[in-house]
Amino acid sequence: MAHDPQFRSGPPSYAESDEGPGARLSIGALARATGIPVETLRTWEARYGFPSPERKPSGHRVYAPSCVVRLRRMAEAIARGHRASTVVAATDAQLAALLDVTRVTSDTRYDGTPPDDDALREHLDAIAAFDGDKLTRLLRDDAARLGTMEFLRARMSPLIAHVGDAWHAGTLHVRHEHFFTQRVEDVLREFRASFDADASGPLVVFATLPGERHGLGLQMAALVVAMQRCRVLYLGVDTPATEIADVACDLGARAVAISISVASSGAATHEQLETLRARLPRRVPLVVGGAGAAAAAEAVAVTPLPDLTALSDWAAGVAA
Ligand code: B12
Repeated sequence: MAHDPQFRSGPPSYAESDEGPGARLSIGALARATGIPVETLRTWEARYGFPSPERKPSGHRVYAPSCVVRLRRMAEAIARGHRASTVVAATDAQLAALLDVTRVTSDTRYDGTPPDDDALREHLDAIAAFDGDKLTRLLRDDAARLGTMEFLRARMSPLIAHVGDAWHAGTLHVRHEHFFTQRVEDVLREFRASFDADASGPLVVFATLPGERHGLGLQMAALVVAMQRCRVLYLGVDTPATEIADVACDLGARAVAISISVASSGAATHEQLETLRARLPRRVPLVVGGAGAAAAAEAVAVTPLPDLTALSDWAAGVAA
């Protein structure tokens, strides 16, 4: 399988199915084994009839372990740009051919060029109309079609930038931006919840420092780390350094992850970072990222990670 950080390798563990060897996988176990969020599995089932679950007497979905290999290959093909409808209908041989002829990209950075403006226009129209259900549906569809990492790179980042621009230009107002960020946070939380349920790896604490109210980057970072099976303790924005350090020590956290936007890359942030570093045991790395991280990290001697791909690789390393 090509390298894409959202797809973990290794067979599904029967310890995660609820009935022992030979048993079926729960939807959570299937999500963990394939790297595909629970919501996406449900969307594919509703739309394309695959993966098709059996039902327990309780009504819960259960899946044959044989679904895993095909789902991983489907997700990989989608992440490489093939349409979900094509991929789901493909035979195993056709799927193999699709995977053979495409090139892999593992770069999740947004380069400033939205992939297709028409699609973004639909999202922006839903935001302008305060149509939250539609916006959520569009975002879920994007994630199902693109795979989670590509969704963050090619959909979320450009969309957030467009909303910021429209807000600046006065075509959208503060109320639109607030409505939009709340919806996006809901969707990112929903995706993360499907991984949280099965996470068994080391604990990583997520927060922004006092004065930092930009939280979408933090949500994305937490999702990426949860996808690598780390457990996430999400403290959210505007959290005092001493509080972050205390909970990290109390719970034996493996690392603390901080998001720093350009808006908060000044001296007050450097001071808080220093306090946090000094209060954490040396063995607990302070992982910082976001557009303001480089300046802050230079001042405080912590190593910033450049993007979500690097974060995903880091998390895979600590979870191994
Ligand atoms: C939404 C938004 C807000 C919302 C935030 C709501 C929320 N729940 O997050 C609100 C309304 C609160 C807000 C407030 C303000 N904002 Co504002 N805001 C934005 C906006 C539109 C989007 C920010 C965002 O979420 N970006 C998307 C994230 C995902 O990008 P990112 O942080 O760079 O993260 C990426 C990577 O860096 C990385 N990453 C992020 N975190 C981490 C962590 C780790 C560990 C790793 C590895 C990676 C990583 O992953 C992300 C995906 O690639 C931007 C415009 C824009 N184009 O960004 C302005 C912007 C950031 N805001 C700005 C300003 C000025 C403000 C205010 C000062 C406005 C005011 N006068 O009140 C306040 C400051 C609030 C504060 N004290 O923090 C400016 C900053 C300019 C500057 N150079 O300082 C911007 C750029 C707008 C502009 N063009 O002027 N804002």
